[in-house]
Amino acid sequence: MTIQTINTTPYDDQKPGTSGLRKRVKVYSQENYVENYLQAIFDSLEDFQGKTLVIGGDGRFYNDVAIQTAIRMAAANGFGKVIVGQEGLLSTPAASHLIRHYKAFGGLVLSASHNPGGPDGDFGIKYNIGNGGPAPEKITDAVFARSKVIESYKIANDRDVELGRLGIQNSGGMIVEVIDPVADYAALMETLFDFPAIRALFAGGFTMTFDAMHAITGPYAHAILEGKLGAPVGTVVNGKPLPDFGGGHPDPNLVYCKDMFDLLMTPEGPDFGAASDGDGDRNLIIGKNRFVTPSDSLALLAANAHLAPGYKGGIAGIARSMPTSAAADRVAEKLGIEMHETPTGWKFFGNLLDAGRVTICGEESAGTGSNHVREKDGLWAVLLWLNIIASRKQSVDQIVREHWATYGRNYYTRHDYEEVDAGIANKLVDDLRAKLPGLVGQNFGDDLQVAYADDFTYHDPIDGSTSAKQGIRIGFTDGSRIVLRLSGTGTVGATLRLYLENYEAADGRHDLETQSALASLIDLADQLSGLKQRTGRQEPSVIT
Ligand code: VG1
Ligand code: CO
Repeated sequence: MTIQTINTTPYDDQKPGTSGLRKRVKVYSQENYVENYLQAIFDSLEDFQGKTLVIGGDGRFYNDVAIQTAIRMAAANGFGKVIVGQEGLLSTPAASHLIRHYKAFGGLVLSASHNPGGPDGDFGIKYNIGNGGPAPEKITDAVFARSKVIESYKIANDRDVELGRLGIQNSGGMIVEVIDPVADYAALMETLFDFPAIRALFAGGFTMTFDAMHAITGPYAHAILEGKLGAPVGTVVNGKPLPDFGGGHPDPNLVYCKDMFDLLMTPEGPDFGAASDGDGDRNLIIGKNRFVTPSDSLALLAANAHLAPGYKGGIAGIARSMPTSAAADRVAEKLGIEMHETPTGWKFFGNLLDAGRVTICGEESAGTGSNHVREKDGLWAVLLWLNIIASRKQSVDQIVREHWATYGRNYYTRHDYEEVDAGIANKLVDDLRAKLPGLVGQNFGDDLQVAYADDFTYHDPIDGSTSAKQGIRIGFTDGSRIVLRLSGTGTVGATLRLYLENYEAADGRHDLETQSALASLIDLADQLSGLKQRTGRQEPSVIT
């Protein structure tokens, strides 16, 4: 066994996005592409000699190749130990937990999350720091800078680690421990939630379907829902992780989970439906006859978290990404706790969580989580919902309606325009940004007056860092909002995300159809941005 230093030439496109570096498998399989990026990460870190690195992924196509490379390179770069999930599998929240639990230096998550997989799909690599959370911009910026000048990488010349075999092995002089990917995570969940109460709920005939979308959550959901909580076998569907996700798109929204939605809207359907994404950090929640928007789910979970043992002392504060609806703000106000608005992406929650300023965080993109890890956590959200249902002994629909009757309802939708020409998308955003100063105070229609219009800049209250150009927000005096930003996770062209929100007071109308409730804002957004005309699209690619 020898440590080799191999010469390489840089790629110019290894800029991490909202959550890691995501590219087509075809891009990742270019010569030294993975090696360059991993070396750029290692070169941007300090003082990890002899320390532990956690590695795992969502099982998508190319994981098996990249993971062996990552282990050999960790050995060559001086890590003392790698902890890896059996078969290379780890969900993003489980990886985050393992980093914290075993006090590792950091971790690598091999996933492109909700992006499609397979040989023609996407692959991704994300680096997480010692608190278990995604690397902050300070590190991702350094990685990108390094990737542009990299000249060589280090790799151990050793045989493949047997990822199927639990226990200790050796690679390039470094210890490799292959562990059960589920056990530690499941034990953590058991400390947070009232498992006996949820078990009693299932024993009493409560029915549920959980769609793991042939992605990473299958093994976790089988073990926890059907194993520990006694839900009948068959509760978890599509539970086997497959390299191409069975040909599906592992994004748990109403487009890719339409069948489940339809089932939940029938009398024969189960009481509760849920799903998670490629790497297990997102959640979709549907009750019988009631879809819960992720923004509402965040507010509801925050308002009811004290019903779960892990949060019985109450929560310190809530943080949400800027495009997420303000439903959670109303809960924070009532509870008299801190509320923070951050840019899109979980990396911005890390400091607030570490400082104990917030307990629960969420994003409109089906991400919710808490201080138990430093990532969003799909199954955690599902278990908290089950705990709340078991405790309140009410249906999802009743719980949601009571919430609106107390706090009012934030109607909310997101329109995605995918694979738009990048030049057109960038110009559209630039032109709208230029218009913003002139919009303040203007009236549109009968009741819309612009209260503020800006491109969101975040000032991190903990480390003082600033992140500018995080998305255009146009806010109105009645609480309505239009938000527009470019996606940082897509791999083809540009994806424009348009977010729309308005507010109905507690005694207002809570039964409108969402798209019609927001129709005038949707029209106004189009009028201000020229979206349809400039993109040539009459309809969004996806409405959530
Ligand atoms: C999207 C979501 C964002 C989320 C990110 C990663 O980013 O909008 O809220 O944090 O995906 O989620 P963007 O830049 O495409 O809007 V995951 O589950 O794909 O890691
Ligand atoms: Co994800």
